[in-house]
Amino acid sequence: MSKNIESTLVENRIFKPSKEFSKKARIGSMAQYQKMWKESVEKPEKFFAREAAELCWQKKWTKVLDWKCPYAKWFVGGKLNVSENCLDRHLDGPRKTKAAIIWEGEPGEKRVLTYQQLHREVCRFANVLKRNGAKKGTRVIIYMPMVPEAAVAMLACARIGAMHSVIFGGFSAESIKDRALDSGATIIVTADGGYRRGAVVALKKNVDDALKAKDTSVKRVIVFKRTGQDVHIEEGRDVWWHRELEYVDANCPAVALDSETPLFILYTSGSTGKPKGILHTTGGYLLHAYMTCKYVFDLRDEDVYWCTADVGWVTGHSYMVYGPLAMGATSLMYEGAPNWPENDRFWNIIEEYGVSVFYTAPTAIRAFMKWGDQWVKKHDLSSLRLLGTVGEPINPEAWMWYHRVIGGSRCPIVDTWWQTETGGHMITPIPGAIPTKPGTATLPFFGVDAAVVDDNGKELGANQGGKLVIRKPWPSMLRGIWGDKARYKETYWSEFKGYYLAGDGARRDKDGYIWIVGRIDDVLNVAGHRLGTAEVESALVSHPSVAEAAVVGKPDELKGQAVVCFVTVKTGKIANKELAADLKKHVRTVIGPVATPDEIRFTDALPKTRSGKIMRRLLKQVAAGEIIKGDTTTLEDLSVLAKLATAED
Ligand code: 7RM
Repeated sequence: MSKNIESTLVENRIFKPSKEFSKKARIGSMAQYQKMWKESVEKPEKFFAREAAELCWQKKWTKVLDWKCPYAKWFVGGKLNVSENCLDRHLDGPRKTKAAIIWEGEPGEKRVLTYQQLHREVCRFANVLKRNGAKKGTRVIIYMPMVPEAAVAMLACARIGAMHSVIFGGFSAESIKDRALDSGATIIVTADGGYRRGAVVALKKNVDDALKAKDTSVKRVIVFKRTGQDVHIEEGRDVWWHRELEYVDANCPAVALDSETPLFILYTSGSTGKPKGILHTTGGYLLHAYMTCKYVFDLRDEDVYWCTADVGWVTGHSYMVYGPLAMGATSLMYEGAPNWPENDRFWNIIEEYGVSVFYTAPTAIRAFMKWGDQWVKKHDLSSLRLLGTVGEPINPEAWMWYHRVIGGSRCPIVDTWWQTETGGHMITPIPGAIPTKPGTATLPFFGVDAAVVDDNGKELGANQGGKLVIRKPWPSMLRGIWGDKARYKETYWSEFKGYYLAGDGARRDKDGYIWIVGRIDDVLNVAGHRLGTAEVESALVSHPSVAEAAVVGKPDELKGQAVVCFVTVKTGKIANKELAADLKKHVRTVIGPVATPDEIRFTDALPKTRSGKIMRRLLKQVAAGEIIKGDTTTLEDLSVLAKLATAED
């Protein structure tokens, strides 16, 4: 770990918030941040009760927090509805006609939905869900392109107390099937297709393939017409979104739900082959999404806010849909790729809509850097006032470029560290208060008691690398893993008693700033997407030619990490270029394009310890070219390395 730490120490400038920014910001000084943070961790009940009072409750809570580690209940006895907070409460003032969602389709269509229109669409679709059997607690899978209807479907579930589980459009039929089986979903909401880089993604076809074996509990598929392509409609199972709307009205009261009612399940990768269904509930999740939009993005009524994440990731949930809408903000949504039709699509959108707050990922920033400043210079980006990043550690070079070229050296950058499990920002600058340093997410958000500890759980001193933990419950923490109580306890709460283990390595500098080093478990971060090495391994060994596989990450200039697979083939099978290509295709089919291997390297044997554990550290070095070089198709003799390494220990 120490090596990584040194390599992050390249840029040591400090960027203080400008006086102008601080003056207008909700939190305008370090002293104010510190005072609020102190209260938030010392008297969380008082602090969060005050914040929660800004949401709309159908019944007030009786107790702010009930904590029996590792089980938390927030706002016990309180009743509210997320969709009411995101929609209805904005309708009795000027926000009624304000843009809630500004949408740009990849081919160039444009749509604006005001709060009133979005409310109406959500009510109608909630009635469609009810008509098709959805009730409180029903699991609804949403497998959609980036169209406003994805948000409509999510909010419609929330309105009636159904739980959604959004699946990213880049996942395969098999991934849909696994998630349908695990969640027990009875309804899937999808579209005929979506657009990506000028091509059409066959979403409905993937759903059909997922449901072929008929072993899931899915009874109904609701299909939104996006591309107009031909799709199969299964009689008795599939219905069209637009046809269903003909049967319903726009009257649908938001159900009063207990604060701990499940809101959604979102699958994310862990260190085993099986993704975890992260469970989030109503009151605490909404409060945290709302509060972070208020304090971290400092969202204003006049902002045009754009988060470039897909709805299929937690960032899309908290920062494209729930947080901004709970704030009554205008949220921009774009369907396609950043380089379609040309490399300046994003800058074109920012200029056209006057985007003022922009939130994207380091992997995208590195791609923009590579494409060159000339694409940015063609556009007037002076509407921007605040920039954000999320998904992986941002290298200081990319931070500086983002600051200078996109932000015109004027916009603060919030580098927000958080996870699917945390629901919202955990370590992040407060832009009017906390001076930033390129490459660090800086200080904990309100209520977050973060620490860097050694293997015994002891807090480490300045600049010592260790494990990142959170020592207190926070409102939007995951409430569990769907259907797997033991795994929840085991994964997050068993290494150190009473502490949440994030799975990231970190250090704190002398100013207390937290520098995230990266995952300490077998989870990769490929272009900001979380991917379990075990998932890719199990996809590989499901191929008839593969005997054994070990997957590791390799540093990649653009994607952060690239996926490198070491593979041994079964006796009689031939390891050649064709097989390598076939294995890449196979992984795409099993998991989805997000998991496509960058390299397949065949070997006689995998290096193992005497007890049979694959020596991943060694393989990582091999993959990074630190030990031997080899191309992707020659057979490598890694067993020699294993012998060497075991002899050394
Ligand atoms: C929001 C999201 C979570 C993992 C997390 C980290 C990494 C995310 C940052 C970051 C350094 C950041 N959810 N990560 N943000 N690392 N700085 N600002 O990404 O569940 O998909 O991934 O991503 O390793 O544990 S996630």
